[in-house]
Amino acid sequence: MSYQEAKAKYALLGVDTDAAIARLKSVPVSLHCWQGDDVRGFDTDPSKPLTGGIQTTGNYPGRARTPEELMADLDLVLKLCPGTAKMNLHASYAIFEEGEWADRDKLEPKHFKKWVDFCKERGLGCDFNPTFFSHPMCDPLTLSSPDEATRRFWIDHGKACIRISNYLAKELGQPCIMNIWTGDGFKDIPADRMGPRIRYKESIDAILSEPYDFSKVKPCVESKVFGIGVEAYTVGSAEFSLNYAAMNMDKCIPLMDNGHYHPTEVVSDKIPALLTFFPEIALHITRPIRWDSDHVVLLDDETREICKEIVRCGGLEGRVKIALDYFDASINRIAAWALGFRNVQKALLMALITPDMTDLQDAQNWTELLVRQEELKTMPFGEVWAEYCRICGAPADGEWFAVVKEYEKNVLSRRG
Ligand code: RNT
Ligand code: ZN
Repeated sequence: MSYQEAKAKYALLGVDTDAAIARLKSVPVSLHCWQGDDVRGFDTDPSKPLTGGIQTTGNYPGRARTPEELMADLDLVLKLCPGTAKMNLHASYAIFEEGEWADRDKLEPKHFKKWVDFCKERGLGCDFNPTFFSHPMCDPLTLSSPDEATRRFWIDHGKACIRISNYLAKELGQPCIMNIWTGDGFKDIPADRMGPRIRYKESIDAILSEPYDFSKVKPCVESKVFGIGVEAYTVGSAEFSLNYAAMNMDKCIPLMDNGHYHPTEVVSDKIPALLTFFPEIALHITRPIRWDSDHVVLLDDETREICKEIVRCGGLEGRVKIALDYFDASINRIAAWALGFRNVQKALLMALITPDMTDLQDAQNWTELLVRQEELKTMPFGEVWAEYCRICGAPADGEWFAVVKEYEKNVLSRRG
């Protein structure tokens, strides 16, 4: 079947596939730099383990070890993916001059100048994340620590990150989403559950007292249910983070990561719930298997449902900030990166060519709604996707993996 034939089939359902393709092309999706090097960054000893309740598993060869390697890998991923990407950096990816180093509380915009150049040359915006983990000042708590000096260090880190986010937004002419996530929590039953939360609240207040223009710098608070080693209690729980964002709507937005909820909860359903109240929300799209395992995003039912809700609720008009957050070290990292990005693009495109069936719902025509939803699954989506890739100048399914294999042979396999 040709694209023209597929287009005609969708037109019978009242769907304009050309319009969907044109719409998706300009929607920014944030590409996380941390898939390329297993979340290690450049500012601490790379032999030290990842902390904060997150973990990468696997030791597939070819991890990026330097900014140059990471940028080269990112360039390939960008080539393999249709649509509009935006960079997403962690503070730990600061790039220092020879012999220079600054601790996290002393980071400055200049330490991200090379990233700004990278983004400018490629016409990308950039999002940012303070890095409250994998660092000797994690005691192991950060913003919620009872120790004043620890808290101060991490508050100063957060403030430095606001200034860096401001620099990224200004230089690149696109808003910078700055996500606050900490792994603060306890392995076993706490004696005091409220104290850490009050301190966490006050620390975020202190970070957000750093001046910024909320139309350009968008701080988020990301919640979590538990992490490895912090199974019993998480300071930044769902209720904590959502309430923080709700009480501070004029200066921050809530961020939901779909790996951060109990396994039968779905973020797809939370999107319209939050958008009923918040003008803007942010997402980390990942694939949790039994826990927040951060597997590569698939074109699975929940990813499709998340994208359906983003589209249905007007999220593409800027209300939903879409970012990826997964890290698999057991397979080729470039393929992992590209596959997840392409799958989110596919799910968004599928959502954009799903006819609006609200009438059937409002008329309580449940049988027909179910039948039509099921029949959509065998519509010729592949032709529309191929056309989208073609228009974006990106390789089609069946073409891009050969490029990855070639890169693995010539570049990745030569890394020690
Ligand atoms: C951890 C959070 C957090 C991190 C990144 C690296 O569970 O999802 O967003 O994955 O900041
Ligand atoms: Zn996340």
